[in-house]
This record gives sequence, C-alpha cells and structure tokens, in this order.
Amino acid sequence: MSISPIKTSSTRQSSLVQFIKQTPSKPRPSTLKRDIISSMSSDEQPSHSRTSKDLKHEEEEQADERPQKKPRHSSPYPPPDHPSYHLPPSPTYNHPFPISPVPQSLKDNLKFNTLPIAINSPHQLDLLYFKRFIDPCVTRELTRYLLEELPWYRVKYTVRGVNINTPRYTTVFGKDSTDKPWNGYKVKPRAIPEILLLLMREVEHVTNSTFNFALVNYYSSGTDSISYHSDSESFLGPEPTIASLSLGAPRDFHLRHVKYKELGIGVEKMVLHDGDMVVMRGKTQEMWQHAIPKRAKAEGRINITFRKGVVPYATVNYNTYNVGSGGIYRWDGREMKEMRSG
Ligand SMILES: O=C(O)CCC(=O)C(=O)O
Repeated sequence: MSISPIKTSSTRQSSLVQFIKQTPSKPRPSTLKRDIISSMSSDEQPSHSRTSKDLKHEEEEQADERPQKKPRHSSPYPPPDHPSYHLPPSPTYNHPFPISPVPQSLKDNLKFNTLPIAINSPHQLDLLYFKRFIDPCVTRELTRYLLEELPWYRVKYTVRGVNINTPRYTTVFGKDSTDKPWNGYKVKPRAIPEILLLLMREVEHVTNSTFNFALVNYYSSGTDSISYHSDSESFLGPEPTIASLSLGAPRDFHLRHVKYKELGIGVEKMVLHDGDMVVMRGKTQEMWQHAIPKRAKAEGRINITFRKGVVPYATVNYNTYNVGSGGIYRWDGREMKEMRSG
C-alpha cells in the first residue's frame, strides 16, 4: 500500500497533515477523491458540510453522480458458506417476540451510496465515511420499522461494585464465527433479523469485510450517550473493521487518540447525519477512542454497528451488555414502554 500526501483545497487548513491512501481496488470503489480530517471546535461545521462554496458545489456534484444501487441478490440471508455468520436454526431464532416481515416498500426503496471519503491521520486514524450511505428516501421508514419491531433494553450492570445504568437503549443479534452451536451458550444468541441482514449484505460489499453481529443503539434524547471507549476487544481479533450506521437526528461523534494528552493531539469531531455510515478500520480501535457525547437537546437517533466476533466470548459479552437480564422495551409510536412480563 502506498501513501502519498495531498494538498487540501479547503479554505480552512487542517492542523493535521492530510494523506490519501491508495486502497486496494477490489471491491472498494477507486474514486477516493478526497481525504478530509476535521480538527475543529464543536460549534464549527463538520467537514462534510463546509461552507466553502466550491467544496459544497463539488460535493453536490459528487452526490448527483453517485450511482444509486439496489441490493444485489434477492435473498437477504447469507449463503451457508458465509465465512462469519453461521446460519441460525431458524430466521427468528430466540427472538423474544415476532418481528413483522419487512414491508415491500421498504425493501424496494433501499438504495445505497457506495462511494466513500477516506479520513486518515498520521496517528493511525483510519476511517471511511459514506455520506448518506442509506438513501434519504427510505431512512424515515427504516427508522420507524426498527424502532417498532426490535426488542430494546436498558441494561444495568455492576463493575467493581459500581452500579451502571447504560445511558441509551440497546439490542444485539448474531453469534461469533466459531462452530459452537447456537444452543450451546448460557446467554441466548438471537438470529439477525431480515432487515439487518439486508443492510449487512450491502455493508459487507462496500467494506470488503464480513460480519456476524449487529449491535443497535437508540439515543432517545440528548441525555442518552456513549462515553469514550474503543471497541478493541480481543474477541473481535486484531484490527477489527466496524461499520457504524446512523439513522434519525444528527449527533456529534468525537474521536480522541489514546495518548492525546501526551502527544497533544486534538479531538476529531464529526456530525453524523441520517443515513451516514462511518467505517472504522486498521488501528483505529487500538489507537483511538470514540464517543457520542451528551447534548442539551437532541431528537431520537438509531445507530447500528456491524462487527465480527471470532470467539464465543463475543457472543456472551455482547448479549450481557446489550440485552442483559432486565425488562424489554418497545416503541409505542411516541416513546419506549417497558413490556409487562408474564
Ligand atoms: O452511536 C454511535 O455512533 C457509536 C456507537 C458505539 O460507539 C458503540 O456502539 O460502540
């Protein structure tokens, strides 16, 4: 892989040197035209909506040129020889209640922007950013479907005697890539629902990766958040690729280097909008932490991450911290309501 410096055409000079990576062509699109890193204060515009007229114009042109793609094959279910996701005994395996079939209108309108912008820094931040990866014509219906159909949890757990209330709704589907059978776990791994498989198939294609977990967060307001962490869990293997989709209201996404104080590296700030996808690759998880900080005001936002767990503990960990042992919440059209048990 060769790395060559590029000059920025932006009106604002980033404090970081900017690089464009010549990524392997297969099957990543070869049109990684620009490489943008934002080093800005939180009240500035994100790099993808800079006010520079030229840049905006260029982005609009690029958006117009983007091929809008339909999903590639008719079945959402991965083939039996999928390298990461071993098919569950049934498509609804261990779902706590039936998930309605995906409406045909939703399937028909699912289209994707497959052209990313590479975001890299000399400090081993390695991201791909797909602006409006999911076509805006379908994100509303998709968001509502996920809110209404998925089982949600507000997980409580204890770490070294401290009680933690997870400050967001969570849920998870999938199983690690080992041959351990689906019914061989104390926790109950749950089949990935059809809608998430449809998304996963497209994400796998554009990232040249395979996945076996879909973790879903719902931030119901600005007080819901996720604090700085990295997903460098050993159960994902070295240099994991994690694809992260956003639906609904915009939220700030912050990244900081693990040695940001010692090295004097500023926080990198982006705003993630409805339909956007960020793919974290390479050493990003090892060298950087990310967060969705609390905000005084924010509407609801869903986040879906696709990941690949490589040992059984991935299944145990993800279910423990995203499903837990408490009650199930369902969306009633206005808000989350805890289901009555029994
Ligand atoms: O909501 C997001 O964009 C980030 C989610 C995240 O960091 C996580 O689930 O580990």
